Amino acid sequence: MSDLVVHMIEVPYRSVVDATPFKGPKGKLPWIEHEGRRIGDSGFIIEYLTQRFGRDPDTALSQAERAVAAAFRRLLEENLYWTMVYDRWLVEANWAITKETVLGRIPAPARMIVAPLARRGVRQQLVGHGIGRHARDEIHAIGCKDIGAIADFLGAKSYLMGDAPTSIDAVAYGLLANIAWAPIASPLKEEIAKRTNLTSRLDRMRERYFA
Ligand SMILES: N[C@@H](CCC(=O)N[C@@H](CS)C(=O)NCC(=O)O)C(=O)O
Repeated sequence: MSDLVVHMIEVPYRSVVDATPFKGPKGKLPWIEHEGRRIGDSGFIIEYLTQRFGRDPDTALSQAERAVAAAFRRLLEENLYWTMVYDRWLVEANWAITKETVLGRIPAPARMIVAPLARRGVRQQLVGHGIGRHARDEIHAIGCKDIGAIADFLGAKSYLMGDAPTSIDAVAYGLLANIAWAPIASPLKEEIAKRTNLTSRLDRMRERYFA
């Protein structure tokens, strides 16, 4: 999602893919390096870039609109995100795919050791968050409700906050495209597929920014 904001504000950048998140300043992905500074967390990255380059994709938004966007951002990053993580890491049928893709850059012998440890760590994070304490159907119901809320709020608009893309579109795209297009079977993917206003908006953003 932070790369999409970089596209929106037209700052040149180079993507680097690492096997693990450990080198990042917060031990998580994404993180950036700019002029000798390392910044972790997509929210802080977006804040840094918009201030450093003086180009804010949210400049046209009122205070009230920014508040709505902030609330949707938390829904996406702090709730829906974890339902996606659950599907990828804990649903047995998807775990084989996650092991080969998310952990695929770790050489195979090391991966055999790292994979179960990483999975245990993710399970603990899900329990710590709270979502991992629910039954599978309940987790999916929660995720589908979040997707429904985003789709209902988008309605027939071109972008979440109106006619022009803003940073919340980047956040939503980052997560929804990951659910819709990654080869992970899930009721969340099916829910997005049913919401054609969401799928057409994802396609439109892919064409606009990643053609
Ligand atoms: N809200 C943070 C979330 C960061 C995050 O959870 N990143 C995951 C990958 S999508 C990660 O690095 N997980 C590794 C770990 O928790 O050890 C952001 O948007 O930057």
